[in-house]
Order: sequence, then structure tokens, then C-alpha cells
Amino acid sequence: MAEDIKNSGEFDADDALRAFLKSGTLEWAKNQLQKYIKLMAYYRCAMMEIETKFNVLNEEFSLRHDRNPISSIKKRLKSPVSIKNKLDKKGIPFNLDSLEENVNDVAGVRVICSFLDDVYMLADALLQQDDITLIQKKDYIAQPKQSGYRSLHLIVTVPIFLASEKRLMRVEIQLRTIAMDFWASLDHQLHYKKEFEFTDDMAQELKLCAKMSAELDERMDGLRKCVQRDISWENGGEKRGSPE
Ligand code: 0O2
Repeated sequence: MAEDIKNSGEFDADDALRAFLKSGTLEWAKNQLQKYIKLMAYYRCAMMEIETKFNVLNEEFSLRHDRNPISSIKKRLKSPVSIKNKLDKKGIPFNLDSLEENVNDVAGVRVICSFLDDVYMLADALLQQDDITLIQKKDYIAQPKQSGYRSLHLIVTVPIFLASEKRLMRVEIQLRTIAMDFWASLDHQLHYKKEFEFTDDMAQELKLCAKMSAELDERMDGLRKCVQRDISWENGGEKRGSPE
């Protein structure tokens, strides 16, 4: 029976598998996969380097100022599907070279800061380090996106030191306050990259929430300045305890 089907010219899975193995395609695919896994491991190392740098800055600042500028740090490696979608959108073929060259955010580190000023202080402190090179800076705090999204984005290269080579890896760093993160996280769940069409009213509402979160940041920063400079809130910024 099996012979009959083969002779009839129909598809035979065993034959196809044998031909596939013989052609060396499997070896090639295995090799590509190993290279991909290795590259992703390098990106993970780069994220660890960046995370350590921020942890060091946080530690040093907390010794000097008795508070932590960093609330939390999150890391993520872009999924193969997201990488492919990004390259497709740009009309670039999916391979390891094009990936490294054209996708800046394979490795992503998000630094959630306590206050607005901390965002810029930490960004400046990182960029001053002599092994960090800035590739691109997008300040969506100074100029929020149409959606209301706010964050400071940096694309940097950081070296990773392997047993026999040094490699410069690109990492996207998103710095934002707790209020910005609150808005962005909920927007991500409700709206960002979702099929559901937001009406104009809903988009306006989302923007209003972003505006409220920006106001919250400013007000909290005002309080921080009072505490830091030991000035009175009620008397419009006068030094506390100073004569009337
Ligand atoms: P995910 O799921 O966070 O990984 P480029 O990277 O320069 O080619 P792109 O992708 O337009 O261009 O960069 P952009 O817009 O500067 O930054 C993209 C990232 O910022 C997104 O990553 C999000 O993390 C975040 N982001 C940008 N706009 C919004 C927004 O309106 N809402 C929310 N919640 N996040 C936003 P990814 O890869 O798109 O997604």
C-alpha cells in the first residue's frame, strides 16, 4: 500500500525527511540556531553589565543622600517573533547580521526612578562612563509621544568581556519615573499594540491620564526639593526655621 502511494507521486513524509537530512539542511538549521542562542546569551550579558552599572550608581547615591534614586530595574530579551516582526516592518531579511545591525532593542533594560530629576541624573552618570557609547537618545519626557507616553530612551553600546574576545553590544535603556511606569504599564495592557480600536474620546482620556501622571511627578519633585534643601513648603520655599 505504501509503495502504491509513493509511486503515485504523492507526498511521503519519510522520503521528505530523508531528503532533508541528506541535503544538510538540518545541520545548517542547527548551526544557525546555535549561533542565535549564543548571540542572545551575549545580549543577556550586556543587560547584566548595564544593570550592575545602575546598581552601583544607586548604591553610591544612597550613601551620599540617604535615599535611593532607583525604585526597580527590569530586563527583557526581545522574543524571536518580535524581532522578526520588527525586521519585516523595515523590509529587512531576518538573519543574525541584520538583527544585530538593525534591531536596537533586542536587549532592553528599564530603570524605574523615584523622581523626575533622578531620570536625568542617572542617564548623565551612565553616559559619562568611558566604556559606554551613546548611539541614540529619545527624550519622550520633554516631548511625549502622541499617545501621552513619557520615558527617556537611550541606545548605548556596552562591552562584554568573553574568554577570548571583547564584544560591543547594543542595549536599549528606558528610564522613567514610577508615575510614568504606572501609565505605560496600564497603557500596554489596554491599548499599545492591541487590536482593539480606541475611539478619539478614549485616546483623549488616556492622554489626560498621562497629563495627570506628569503633574504628579512635578508635585512629588516639588516636595523632594523641599526635603532636600530643608526649605519650608508652606512659606513658599523659605528656609525652615528662618526668622519671619
Ligand atoms: P515592547 O513590548 O516594550 O518591547 P526603533 O526601535 O528606533 O526602531 P521604535 O520601536 O518606534 O523604533 O522605538 P520607540 O517608539 O522610540 O520605542 C519603542 C518602545 O518604547 C516600545 O517597545 C515600548 O516599550 C515603548 N513605547 C513606545 N511608545 C509607547 C506607548 O505609546 N505606550 C507604551 N506603553 N509603550 C510605548 P516595543 O518594542 O514597541 O514594545
